[in-house]
Amino acid sequence: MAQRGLQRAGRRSNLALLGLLLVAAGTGVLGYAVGTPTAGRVIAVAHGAAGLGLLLLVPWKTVVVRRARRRPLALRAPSAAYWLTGLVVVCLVSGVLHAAGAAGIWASSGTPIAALQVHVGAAIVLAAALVAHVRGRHQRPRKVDLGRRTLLGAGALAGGSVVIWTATEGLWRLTGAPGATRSGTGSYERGTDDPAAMPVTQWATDTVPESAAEQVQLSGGGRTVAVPVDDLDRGDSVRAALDCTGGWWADQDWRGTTLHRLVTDHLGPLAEDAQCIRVTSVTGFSRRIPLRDARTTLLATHAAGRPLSTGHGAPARLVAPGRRGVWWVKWVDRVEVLDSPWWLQPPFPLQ
Ligand SMILES: Nc1nc2c(c(=O)[nH]1)N[C@H]1C(S)=C(S)[C@@H](COP(=O)(O)O)O[C@H]1N2
Ligand SMILES: [Mo]
Repeated sequence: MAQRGLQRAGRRSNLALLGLLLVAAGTGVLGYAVGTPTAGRVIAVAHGAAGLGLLLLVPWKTVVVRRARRRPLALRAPSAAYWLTGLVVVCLVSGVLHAAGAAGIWASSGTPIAALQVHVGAAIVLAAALVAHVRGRHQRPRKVDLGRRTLLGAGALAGGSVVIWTATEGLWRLTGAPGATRSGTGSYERGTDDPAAMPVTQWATDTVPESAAEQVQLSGGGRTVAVPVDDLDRGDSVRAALDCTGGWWADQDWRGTTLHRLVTDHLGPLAEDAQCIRVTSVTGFSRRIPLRDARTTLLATHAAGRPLSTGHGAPARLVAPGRRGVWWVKWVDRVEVLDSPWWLQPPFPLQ
């Protein structure tokens, strides 16, 4: 009897655990894909709550594990369980540190957002380890999984998670922790209206090129023209926030030329089958922008009235309002109008 109850409790807490981890992982990835603070906010709350909700499972899980210790050795928790627990703890602690503002403190020492990098690194390892772990122990769904008790339990878990998240946010406000000033996407402000104070960041393995492009190769509809970089500033301007997935953001007045103007001025009206514009850097880093955004996306040469520095993308970089920093291709030397869709690319660059 007790054994059966224990099994059921174990199964339920495992499912709850998996559920929270899936929500945390899903919102983690989604949060990096979303660039606007409003949508980012919803995702960030779900992400934080799912992570903190794990704490609610600790007492439960402890009982299950403690009882399981009395079982014969062969039936005990495998060592994988300890690794997984360790990784979850690292994710949770680094996530909370970032949310509280440890990132802001470390940023002033020149290593921005260390806590967030630890968080993402541990999460990627955890995701891989979890897939390997769960694969071996596939659970057949049971009727009780959709029963009233399960739904009530899931609801209570979700509610409790949001309560803990709200409490932590309240704590940052009360204590004046830097975390209270984060934007909707969870980023900290760094260098607004002062591009020189803005961090220089690369996505993965890309590095600042030694020499800047002197012209931009423009192609579409079977034609190719070379546009000298001095012709790229057409006075089109936009105020937009660069929001890096590394955890910082900055508002700037950007100036240059919209992709739409650039393309139509030099290549004439867009072909009917045109679908997206691919923008590529001298280093080979590229993103495809949907054609509908061509009038609001800038190939910028200036920030805050000054020419871009090398680190920030000179001679020209993309400014994609509403998109995360990873779309803002620096050191652009190629712009191509393509007749294939914008989503025909990895969700995040591989470079
Ligand atoms: N060519 C190139 N462009 C790039 C990147 C990169 O690695 N290579 N990183 C992107 C990322 S992740 C961000 S947040 C911004 C950072 O811009 P900044 O260095 O001017 O602050 O550039 C984007 N453009
Ligand atoms: Mo970034």
